[in-house]
Amino acid sequence: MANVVVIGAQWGDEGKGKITDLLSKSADVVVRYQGGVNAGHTVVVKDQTFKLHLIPSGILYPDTECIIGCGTVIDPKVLIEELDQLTAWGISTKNLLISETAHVTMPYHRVIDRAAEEKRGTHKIGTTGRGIGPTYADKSERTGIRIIDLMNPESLKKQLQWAVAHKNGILEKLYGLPPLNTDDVLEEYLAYAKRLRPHVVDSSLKIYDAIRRKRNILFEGAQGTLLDLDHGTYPYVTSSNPVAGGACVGTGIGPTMIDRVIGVAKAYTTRVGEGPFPTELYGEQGAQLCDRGAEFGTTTGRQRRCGWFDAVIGRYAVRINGLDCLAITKLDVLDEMDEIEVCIAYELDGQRCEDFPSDARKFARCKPIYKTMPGWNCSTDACRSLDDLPKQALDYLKFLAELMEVPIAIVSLGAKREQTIIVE
Ligand code: 2SA
Ligand code: MG
Repeated sequence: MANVVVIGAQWGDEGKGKITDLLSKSADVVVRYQGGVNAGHTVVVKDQTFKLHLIPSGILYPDTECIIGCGTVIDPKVLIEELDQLTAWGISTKNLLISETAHVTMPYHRVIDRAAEEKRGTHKIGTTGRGIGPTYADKSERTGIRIIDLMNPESLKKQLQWAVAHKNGILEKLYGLPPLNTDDVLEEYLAYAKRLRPHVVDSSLKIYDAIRRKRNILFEGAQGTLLDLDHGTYPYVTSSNPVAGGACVGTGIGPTMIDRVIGVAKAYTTRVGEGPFPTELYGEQGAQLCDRGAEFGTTTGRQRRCGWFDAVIGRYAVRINGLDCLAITKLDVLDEMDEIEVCIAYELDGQRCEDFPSDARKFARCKPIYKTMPGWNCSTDACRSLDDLPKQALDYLKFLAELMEVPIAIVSLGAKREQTIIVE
């Protein structure tokens, strides 16, 4: 196992939750390194469904240490709700650790996220409205509030006096919204601080210590490669770095300490929010994928846009993340398709284009060039090894691996832990 990074190779919702849950079994430590409560992981254990936003799904294993790293943004309200929920389910949260230098989502971040989206009108990004962009913006602007600041009431009060006054100016003048009250915010966040204090640590030191003790560490990416602030379909991206490189910056360890990078991709493609998506299907086939795949957001319940597998994006994810192998999820969703298309390249302004164009305007003009594969038209529900798969499904997987030039290590055929094929 060693130290493994698991990332989303598409636009998020690839089923990373299930894959990290599987790998968590052999992990001693599971770490989140970016994103905030915009993420949503669904894990199904023995017919019980767990929905988590911030806490790594490794928490479901009693001896696994879970760390929320410095590259994340933490909405303490949601985090505490998750802690309460886990406790209600009878799951211990004593192994949860939070980085003291992670930034904190404040009430004004949530309000500004939604107000800014509304103001953007037709240029909207389709954010989750969870205050993610504004929290990271304050971090970059060096006016953010960190977990460590919450732990210090005197300095928090001073920071808030400035921050709330500053944000109230924006709320009132730019958006015509009512101001927030500093004392109310202070009181609310001091209560959160009290609750979170036992979990707060120097996460870089913790992880380094675990590495020196030869513990197995799993770094769990949220969202996906194409939503990366630097490498995704900017501006239709999130405000963090979901790519594998983010695992180093977002936790405070060096790249030499990572042994393996696994990319998770659906057997087709989905995207939530705005932005270009060349293989998007608008008709009945898209509806079929959405329906069979239950493609609705874990966080916002939004319906996801659905389309065929895009190998140009897949190859891009291999490059940007340095993928060693792939986990292909939701293959069963294609069970009833007569034919399956795979995008092997694009046509861009009359030319064949093999590589993902970094200019989103060019990307928006890309038309998929498809190779049609025969469907298998039977249930893969009971398949537990590659030998159990229908020949067409096996051919489909082989073709994807060939196109992306990396092996497929895991195939997932449903939400349950046992609906998985580990390729030897
Ligand atoms: P934000 O809120 O600033 O991060 O939004 C910016 C863009 O990033 C997209 N985004 C996501 N896309 C897919 N899944 C995400 N998480 C939730 C889930 C989504 C949900 O796991 O299901 O419940 O709706 C996620 N988080 C952010 C977002 O759609 C914008 O395009
Ligand atoms: Mg998700």
